[in-house]
Amino acid sequence: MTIWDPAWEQVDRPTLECRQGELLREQVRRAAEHLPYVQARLNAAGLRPADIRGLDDLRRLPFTVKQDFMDNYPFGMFAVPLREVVRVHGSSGTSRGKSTIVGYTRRDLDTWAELCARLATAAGVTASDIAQISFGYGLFTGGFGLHAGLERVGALVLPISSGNTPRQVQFLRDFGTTALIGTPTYALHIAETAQEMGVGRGQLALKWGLFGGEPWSEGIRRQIESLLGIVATDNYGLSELCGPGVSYECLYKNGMHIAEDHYIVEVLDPKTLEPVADGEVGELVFTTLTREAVPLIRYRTGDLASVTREPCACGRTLARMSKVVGRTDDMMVIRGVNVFPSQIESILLDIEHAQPHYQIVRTRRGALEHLEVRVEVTEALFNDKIGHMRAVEEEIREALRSGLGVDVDVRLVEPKSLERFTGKARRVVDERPGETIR
Ligand code: DLL
Repeated sequence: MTIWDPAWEQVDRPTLECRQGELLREQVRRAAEHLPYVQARLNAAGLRPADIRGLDDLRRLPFTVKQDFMDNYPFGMFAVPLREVVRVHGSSGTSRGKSTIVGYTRRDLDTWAELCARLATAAGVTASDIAQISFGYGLFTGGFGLHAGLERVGALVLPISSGNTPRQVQFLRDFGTTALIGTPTYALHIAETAQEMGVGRGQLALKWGLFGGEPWSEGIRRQIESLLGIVATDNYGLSELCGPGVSYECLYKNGMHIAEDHYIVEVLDPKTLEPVADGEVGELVFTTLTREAVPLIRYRTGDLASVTREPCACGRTLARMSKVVGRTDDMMVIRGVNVFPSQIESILLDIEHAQPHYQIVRTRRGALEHLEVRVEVTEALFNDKIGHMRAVEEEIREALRSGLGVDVDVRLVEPKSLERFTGKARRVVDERPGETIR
């Protein structure tokens, strides 16, 4: 298995930490010099940039949060003059407000392409591959990020973007695409469309699937791998930190290697903000080390995952993060029990007749919040006797009850009746009075 940048992906920890300490000092100095919000926060904490001498001082630094992007919209997070910024990206705005806008200098774009080249190589892609990029191209970082990385690896890049799903299938077949790149949800939708079009695995040359941008369970991975006949790997990132390329799985599929030579990762208890032990789940907090346009100090991602520094069989020494188990803001509290959408997905995907298409509806009954899980069932079951449907519904309800520790309503729905997505899925629908749809 090839490693794109062995010098850094296989670095020994003392060398890595030495680099991290040096770059941290420099990032803090630059951020304080050019960003009034950072200066103000350091002042409030009684810190001078010179107080940060190395890695051990990281925990003295104040946090950065998403609200800072809103408060400094559009360009107030930029630590370089606008003439040095050559690109902006961002995440789409929420119903509440403005998009998160991030900028890139030429060097930032170069670094980002390197990280995405590492990602692509770890996922199996080489110069001999034909890579179909089914991520949206635009403000979203998925399309442009993977595009630069795959080109750098030398793959033949097909920038089809997302949407027009029958054409995605046609290109997969006609071009002999070997690597499919997109969200896992879109990959499923493409696989389903291929089936409908009568295009079987045998007519496709696909080998690799590089999927990320949203949470997905091992069950979804199994489904996609078997439908398309590929090895599917996960990769993680967020616009605030550059986009994809922050961490990526290798072919051992055993956690995502974090580009620690560009980002320091901390895993903190989201309530106390104290570090948790390796292997324990907490909120991921990243400090950028090399970003010129948007340096971020201790950025709270809201993503919950664990990190391990155990060596990986692939030979990379970089720490690995688990799949994201949820976000601090997508946790639902149902009669006192904490429930993450990802738990529901994992449980559903173990049930034979349940399809990987589901929706979680939050409702209220009196003062209490309720969940209704709508799940598509297989064509065969749907056409079967009502009694059998009831039995499966009961099986799902029971599995959710014992897995989540709380009762939820279950409704089986017709095959292909729930919405399909070409980007990130929206699984949770909020029908509580006074709440907006998420
Ligand atoms: O989704 C960047 C990206 C694009 C990553 C393509 C990988 C592939 P944003 O739109 O800013 O950026 O959304 C970032 O998406 O905080 C996570 O909550 C979630 N997320 C991204 N990748 C994963 C993943 C891009 N592999 C937010 N697993 C993050 C789980 C993910 N969640």
